[in-house]
Amino acid sequence: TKAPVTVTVTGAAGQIGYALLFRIASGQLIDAETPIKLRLLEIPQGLKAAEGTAMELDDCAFPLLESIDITDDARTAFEGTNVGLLVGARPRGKGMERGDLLEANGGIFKPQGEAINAGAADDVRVLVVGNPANTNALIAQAHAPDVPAERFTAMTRLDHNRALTQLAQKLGASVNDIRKLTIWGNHSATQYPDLFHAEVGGKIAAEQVEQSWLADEFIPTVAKRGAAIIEARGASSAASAANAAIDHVHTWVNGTPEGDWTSAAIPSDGSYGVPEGLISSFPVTAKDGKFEIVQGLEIDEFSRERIDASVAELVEERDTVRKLGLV
Ligand code: NAX
Repeated sequence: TKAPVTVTVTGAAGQIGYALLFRIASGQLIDAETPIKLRLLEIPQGLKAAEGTAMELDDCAFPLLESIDITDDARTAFEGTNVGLLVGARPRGKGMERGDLLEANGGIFKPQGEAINAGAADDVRVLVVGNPANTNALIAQAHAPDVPAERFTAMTRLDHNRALTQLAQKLGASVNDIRKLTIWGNHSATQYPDLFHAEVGGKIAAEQVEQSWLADEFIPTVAKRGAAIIEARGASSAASAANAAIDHVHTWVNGTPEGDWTSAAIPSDGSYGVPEGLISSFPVTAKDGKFEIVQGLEIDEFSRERIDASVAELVEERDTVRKLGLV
């Protein structure tokens, strides 16, 4: 049998946490042979609910689940962690400015970055789900100088998966027929889902749909899907967000298939004009446990404008947290 992997989930008592933990414990995060040690981090008010979830995890008798620890102390939560899923975050309150939101989240992601730096395993991989995810990842990374920068990532896989299904439904195709779709930029309404490199049945997706559908329906539908889910469900995306987090880590560890790529927000190396160091979504492959940005794609004017707008928003967020002394 394989060595156990320690997985820390923050915001474990939240709705994404509830959808996520059972899938991790059942062996879907890494593979079906790797035992899992779960660490649940919550704030004090969330501890009791986290204990309830842990009771249910016990009641599943998952063969791979070795242990569950619950704590409200970040240092304890990240001691020896191999995979950190940073889900708990401060939501935007009524009348809250973006600066206030970033500052409040700094109060969460700074100490968590420090705790990861102090105690996580050498191979630690971090996925930030809690919004504003890209910039929260940047804050955590800034406080973990001993951890390689590339280990801090943020989630755009839900946007990617949303885009796959919108495109498949439009063309009456299966998601299995789609390759090389990309979400660029920020996990926000400015994100850019790119069909100019995506292929459906081996042919460029953008050439199989009307330009008006692409610009006026597809892009806004994907970008505003989170709001549409809230409108319909009366609560924000939870199971689909948990599913995307599983996909992100599973791909990171196990790799992308030959001839395809996926989307993840990872630190920029300056590719495609994205300032170095920004945690921005790119087309990525994964191999030997590492994400790499797909190089050499031609970016036309339509895409350039949209990528630049989303990246500009990330630059603005970074500048705000810089002024706050958070990065
Ligand atoms: P919930 O409000 O249901 O749960 C959040 C949990 O985090 C709560 O139990 C809370 O007690 C806990 N928490 C707060 N501060 C904490 C801290 N410092 N340490 C540990 N735990 C803490 O939210 P949920 O619906 O689960 O969503 C969680 C986050 O995911 C939100 O920030 C949300 O905006 C974000 N999302 C990100 C998505 C993405 O694609 N990147 C999509 C889904 C989701 O909207």
